[in-house]
Amino acid sequence: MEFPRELLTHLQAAEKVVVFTGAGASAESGIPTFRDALTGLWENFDPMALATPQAFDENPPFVWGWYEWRRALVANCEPNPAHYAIAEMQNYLSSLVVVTQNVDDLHERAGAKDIVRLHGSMHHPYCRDCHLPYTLGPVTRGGGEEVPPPQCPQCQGLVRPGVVWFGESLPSDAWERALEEAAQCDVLLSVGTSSVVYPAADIPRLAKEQGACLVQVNPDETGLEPFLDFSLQGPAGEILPALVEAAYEPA
Ligand code: BV8
Ligand code: ZN
Repeated sequence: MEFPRELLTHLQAAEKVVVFTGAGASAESGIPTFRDALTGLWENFDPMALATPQAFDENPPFVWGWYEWRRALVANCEPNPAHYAIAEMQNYLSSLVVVTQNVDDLHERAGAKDIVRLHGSMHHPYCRDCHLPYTLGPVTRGGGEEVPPPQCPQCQGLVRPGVVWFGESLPSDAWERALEEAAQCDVLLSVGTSSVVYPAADIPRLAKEQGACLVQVNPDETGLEPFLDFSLQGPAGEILPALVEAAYEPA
């Protein structure tokens, strides 16, 4: 796979890189993206409507069952070459921060360090009422049925998924960190995101405005085209390993 010489030069000269990932980075692991239609119990639901505090308050087992089904799916999937290439790239740079919108643990499982989670994690739920973190065991009911959420051992409140729902603000420490890294990076790679969810979708543009070289890795077009320096059209699991090799491991 050929890459523009100028892109490779940018990557080789870079001190600080941000890799900004969305659901597409996990697609080749077998995790459906948010663009993919939902299935099973939830097939007639829009994830936008399901991933909200209102949906959970209205029917906690229905929404908790969805996250347990997703957690079981992630547990049975493996990181894909995109996740491994990002983790490997960290060895070649003085700073590579992964700013992810994803709530799966595949970046960690691929060995990536320094991960900023803008939308939380499905693996770290907490009590809806007293916010006490709750430790999840392996999934026992991830078959796609309704599952009553656990009860908080401290206040008997309902345990809720540790993700940022639509209408909820992002964790301020993660958001501040993402802004800082975007402002200082030399190159930002936007991987597998449709760039429609805000404020996360502002990160690539902020990096560009502050002088970063902006690169997109995506099989489809997104809203980012007008701001891009380089558009690498194709699956991240193929493009990223080839890009890391071309930039850092030339024959
Ligand atoms: C906030 C956790 C305010 C949950 C997620 C109008 C009406 C209502 C709301 C709004 C509105 N306008 C703006 C808003 C706010 C809203 C928003 O942006 N809505 C949009 C959609 C209109 N945002 C929020 O509500 C945010 N909070 O604004 O709070 C506030 C402010 C102050 C104080 C209080 C409140 C919170 C947003 C976070 C939502 N939570 N996830 C869960 O996962 O269940 S977002 C969720 O959707 C995912 O995390 C992900 O981030 C997002 C989907 O985006 P992508 O990751 O891009 O995935 P997608 O499926 O869209 O695209 C996949 C891409 O991959 C595609 O481009 C595809 O081509 C590509 N691809 C496919 N295969 C591959 C590939 N790429 C590479 N390789 C491949 N193989
Ligand atoms: Zn509690």
